Amino acid sequence: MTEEAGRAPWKARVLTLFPEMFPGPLGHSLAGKALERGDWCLETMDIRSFALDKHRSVDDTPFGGGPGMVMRPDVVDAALAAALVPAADGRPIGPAIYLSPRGRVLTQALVKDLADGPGCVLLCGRYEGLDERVIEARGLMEVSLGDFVLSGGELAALALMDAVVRLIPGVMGAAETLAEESFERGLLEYPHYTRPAVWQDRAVPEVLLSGHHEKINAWRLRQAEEVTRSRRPDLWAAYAKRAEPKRKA
Ligand code: 9D3
Repeated sequence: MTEEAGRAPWKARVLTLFPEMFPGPLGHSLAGKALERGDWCLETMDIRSFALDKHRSVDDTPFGGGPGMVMRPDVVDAALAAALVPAADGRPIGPAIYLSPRGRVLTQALVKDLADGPGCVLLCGRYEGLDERVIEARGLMEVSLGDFVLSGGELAALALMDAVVRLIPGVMGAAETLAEESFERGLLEYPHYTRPAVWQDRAVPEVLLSGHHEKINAWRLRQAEEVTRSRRPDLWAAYAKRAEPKRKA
């Protein structure tokens, strides 16, 4: 019962200058248990072990000047070549992803696509980033977590893997999976409440105590719509478009 018969577990190969950052938080809770069970597989490769000189250098100063250092294309390409060697059984490895602040922003749609595949190679940048020529030569897919500045790609790789692993069959409970699917309508979640029914003079909305499930569902949908409309106009526009596709025709 360690994995689906005949199918190898989802595998991430992480290329990093800080292999000791893995599995990090993924060693705990859901993802950690799944890792122990063999539901997925995590391999780290130290980019520095592919350095070509006796000083084991992995970076150099930018052509054209400017601050910081750039990751050397020759060293990173050697690491990618090693990470992309096909397995003896001919099983594909999956896409090579470069975690980069210039990438397309990670979405649940991409997370799902990755979870449906055999795995991926995750290249974590440090310094100012990677020499552009390796990105081109290897056709790397660049993925960002969003418009804020991290110190490197490692935390982004951990976030991506966390998102993927919880979609692997058997990792998350069936109830959670179902609840999630019902919320893939592009809305933010309705507010949640638990006991005590009154806390610091704040009462739980009465409808939730009514036991009237139809009313509760309607209330939750209205709340979800309101919170989405006020906080995320971008999601709201897309949702409104889908809910009411053609008023003219
Ligand atoms: C001088 C300009 N640099 C600092 C503002 C650009 C820069 C280089 C390298 C900014 C961040 C980083 C390191 N970040 C990542 O490797 C990274 C990242 C991120 O910073 N934000 C969101 N997603 C990601 S994925 C990888």
